[in-house]
Amino acid sequence: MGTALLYDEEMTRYKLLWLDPDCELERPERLTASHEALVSCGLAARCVSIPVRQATDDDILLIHSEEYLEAVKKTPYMTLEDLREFALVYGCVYFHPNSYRCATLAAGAALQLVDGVMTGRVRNGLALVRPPGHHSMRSAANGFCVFNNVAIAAKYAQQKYGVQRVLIVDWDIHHGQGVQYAFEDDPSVLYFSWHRYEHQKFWPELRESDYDSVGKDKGAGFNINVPWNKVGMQNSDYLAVFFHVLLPVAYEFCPDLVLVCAGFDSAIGDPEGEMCATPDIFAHLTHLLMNLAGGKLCLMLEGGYNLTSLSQSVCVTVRTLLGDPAPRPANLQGPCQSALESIQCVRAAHRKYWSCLKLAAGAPPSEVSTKRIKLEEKEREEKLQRGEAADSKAGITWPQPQTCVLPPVRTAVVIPEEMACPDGCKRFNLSQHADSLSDKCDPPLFHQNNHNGPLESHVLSFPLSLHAVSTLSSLTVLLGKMEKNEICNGLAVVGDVSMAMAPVIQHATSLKQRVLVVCVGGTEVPSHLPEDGTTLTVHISKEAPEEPSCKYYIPVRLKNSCGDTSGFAQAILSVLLPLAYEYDPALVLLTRLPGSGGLNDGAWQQLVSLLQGLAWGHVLVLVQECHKALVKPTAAALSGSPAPSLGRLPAPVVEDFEALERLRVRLQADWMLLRTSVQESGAEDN
Ligand code: Q6M
Ligand code: ZN
Repeated sequence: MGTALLYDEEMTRYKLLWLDPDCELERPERLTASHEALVSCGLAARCVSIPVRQATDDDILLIHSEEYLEAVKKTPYMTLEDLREFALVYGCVYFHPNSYRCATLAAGAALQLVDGVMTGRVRNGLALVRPPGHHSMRSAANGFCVFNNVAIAAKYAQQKYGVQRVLIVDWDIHHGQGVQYAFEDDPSVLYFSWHRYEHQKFWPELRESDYDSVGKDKGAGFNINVPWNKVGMQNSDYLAVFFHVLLPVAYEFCPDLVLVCAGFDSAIGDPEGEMCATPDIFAHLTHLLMNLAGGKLCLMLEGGYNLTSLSQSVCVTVRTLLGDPAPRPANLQGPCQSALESIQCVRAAHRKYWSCLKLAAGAPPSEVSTKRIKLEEKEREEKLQRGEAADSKAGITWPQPQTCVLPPVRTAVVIPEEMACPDGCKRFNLSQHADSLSDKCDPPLFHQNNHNGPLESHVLSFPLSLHAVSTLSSLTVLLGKMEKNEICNGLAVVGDVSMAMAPVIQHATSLKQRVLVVCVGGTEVPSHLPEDGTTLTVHISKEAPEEPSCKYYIPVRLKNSCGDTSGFAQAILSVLLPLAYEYDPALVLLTRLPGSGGLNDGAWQQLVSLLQGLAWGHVLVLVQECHKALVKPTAAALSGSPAPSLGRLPAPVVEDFEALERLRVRLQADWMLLRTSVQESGAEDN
């Protein structure tokens, strides 16, 4: 199942026809540059191209009023002066004789993408459109937006496909107030937006963009605003919001479809956003959303005004949608104080609506600081800051996003010969290729099958002698190949996981590479773990010790074993992932030990999928022979299939949940990405 790309040159055929410094950023080149970048790095060719169509009146009326639609329909016949006057009625928007047509195409592209994903023709996709949509309201154009593409798409999906819950993630740097208004009282659409706010000083300067607008009536809790009160937010700030706000709530909400208001003005270099997150970050934001709703993910372009930053971000995003591994999330320093303040406020505002947030701290004592009242005193200081930011803006540079060649083999499987191969797996016969188990094995070892294109993953079956020695040598070969990036990830069934771990860890650490070891289940502290930081071990188990024994061995004790999916999900999203991202391993070793009973396959697949955002996707999974049934689901997740949805999560078991929260607080001094509030960010506790 592929990735759709929707693009039509027609959408470049409108532009600003008069002088207006507020609107001049929104140019046709935004689209041509993005599309050309996708073509020139070969990504466009790897996508399924779905034609764009015009949205019909009925489509548009799902969100907009008849009066407004009729008014917009007249614009193609207006004189320049009339167009100007018409635009003036609204805020920060221009019209061109071709605007109406392009706006119907932009909305229509979003609907075509929804059709493609909902019918199963593609797994996910991106609609490269203009005009953008998220600011437009029922009866008003606003902020370059004419029709609300994403809001229309959400309603359309519900109506045409009976989709129940839609998650809308708005990572554009502006608040999509149009989307908020459309679904404010609707609990079937969860709208999440982060946006530059600066205590209501930044456009569109709305009181209702603050964290305390949580939705109305039945929709209370289903509108999540994360205001950025300072410019210069970085990768850590964005990830912290994903780990501690969006993802836990999104998994609890359990959407049937995820739509993204994919504005890239939240990336470094953008003149509107003035943020400092690098284009790389979109690989991770995308990856982290790819296992919700069974992978049904539709991205629609919104903003993005620095053509270089925009094009790079678009490429990184599409690459990730296609299943290529994400770049290493390097140098994460932890969220800044202002971001923490916002995170704390949002979590507090939503804790009564979401059980994943019910232990969240209250709003900070300096809570008023996010309110306008304090502004007068701060104004001078902020003006200064803004000036500085603007001065340094001109010379701002950042490294080009890294890409890594996709290995010919994505997933290699070391399984006993008598075992059935997972789907797409070609059985490999040991006796014919015994020499392949030497270090110098050549590529033919990795025969490919089912070769449907460059994206297809090739699940191979390594033979496994019942001899432990042979198993270990297979693992050594596999590791070597992963290191050389000839294989992306692997799965091995071994007689004794604890024993097999040691040489793997030794091998990897001898290369001075950081290894993240994730143990699920198991009754004892794994032996042979170095304590010098060359490995970080996170041990999730019923029997895990209560206290960490050193900075690099972190027991996560879930008394209900891993059978409480809510607790397990929380452990993964809010503890394991932040630790893993901050640690930035070169290899992930995921082991499934006996004593992990109760953990359902779907939750395990989520874990396998999410961990592939680390280490360029280099994940080696070891499962014990008694867990043979895991081979199929694990191989599927490793080869890039979306993990199944976890279903609506019930409230977590209180005891486990409280223990997780205590652990998170205790570790915050050492691991900054675990922080969620301003108070606890100090080292007082330790
Ligand atoms: C207004 C400056 C006022 C799609 C989008 C549109 C942003 C509009 C920005 C308008 N700037 N002095 O969210 O990127
Ligand atoms: Zn924007």
